[in-house]
Amino acid sequence: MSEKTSSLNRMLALEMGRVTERAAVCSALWVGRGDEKSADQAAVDAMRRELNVIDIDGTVVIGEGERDEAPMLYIGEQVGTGKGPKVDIALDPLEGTTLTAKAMPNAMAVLAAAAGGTLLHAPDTYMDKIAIGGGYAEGIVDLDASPADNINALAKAKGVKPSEITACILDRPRHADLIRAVRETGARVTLITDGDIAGVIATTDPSTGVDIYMGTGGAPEGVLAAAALRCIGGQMQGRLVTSSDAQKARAEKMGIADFNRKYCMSEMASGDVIFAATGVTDGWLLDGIHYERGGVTTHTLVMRSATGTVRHLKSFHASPDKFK
Ligand code: VTB
Repeated sequence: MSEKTSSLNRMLALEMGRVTERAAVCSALWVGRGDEKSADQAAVDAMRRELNVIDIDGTVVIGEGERDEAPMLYIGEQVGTGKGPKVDIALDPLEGTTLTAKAMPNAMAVLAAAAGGTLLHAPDTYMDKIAIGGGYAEGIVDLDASPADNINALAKAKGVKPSEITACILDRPRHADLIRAVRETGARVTLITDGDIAGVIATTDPSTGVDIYMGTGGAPEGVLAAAALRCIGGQMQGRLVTSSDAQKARAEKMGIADFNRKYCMSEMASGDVIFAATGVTDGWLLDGIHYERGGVTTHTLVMRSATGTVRHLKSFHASPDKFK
């Protein structure tokens, strides 16, 4: 899509990068301190503060929870100055609160901004996900195919043996059968404790060694990951997992009629989208926050679907105290 037909101003991408930078710097003060809540709160406060000075008419569509359970950045909250384009905001101010509290890799502040009405309003349930990086024919892997079929198809498309494929999966008891089935093909499994947005994006970067993401994680994280892949390229499918009546009611409230629908990437993020993430701890894709020379350094990924631009912004921030 050319710049002229993009509904989101290109400078908005840099603004969004500033928002995730601030959230990451503030939550990084809590790295390794065993306090998930404070780390998350610091990220939420910073993200909200920074979003509210941007000239957008923004609505949080994926946020910290519903209005009655989240005091800030709740679903439906208006953000921005109100002047400017209508924008849907999906955010995870601190993806990996436990990773942060334990000083483990891959924690990051994440945000997607999309043309109004173009992001799937995913409820806070689980989602079955499958994702691969770019450069493959459409549809070579599928959520409804068996793990073995997916690994074998991907190996064939990549021109390697299944034993040379690596799948990233969340380390959860619910994935025992999936992990076994993948290993039976000869493929490797990289287990992650949290942070499946990074797990999905990792498939797009050969340096991570991850070829495919599989398994069940948070639905909001699924939409954010789909937004990222829309910008950087790749394929992803997701299906909500709504097991209880309460979850179904939640999904219905968010406008979802067919609970079994399989969404492809461009149905989860259908319009122009901007994705920004800043590392809190060092990870596959991003360096974390580092303290040096009287300031802090940040590493931010900013991408736009309209042009497919992928920017890595390494920044130095003097006087980190002003971020508090
Ligand atoms: C994932 C992961 C998150 O939740 O979506 C996961 O990306 C799924 O939920 O970082 P469970 O922890 O219940 O398995 C997180 O680990 C935490 O929000």
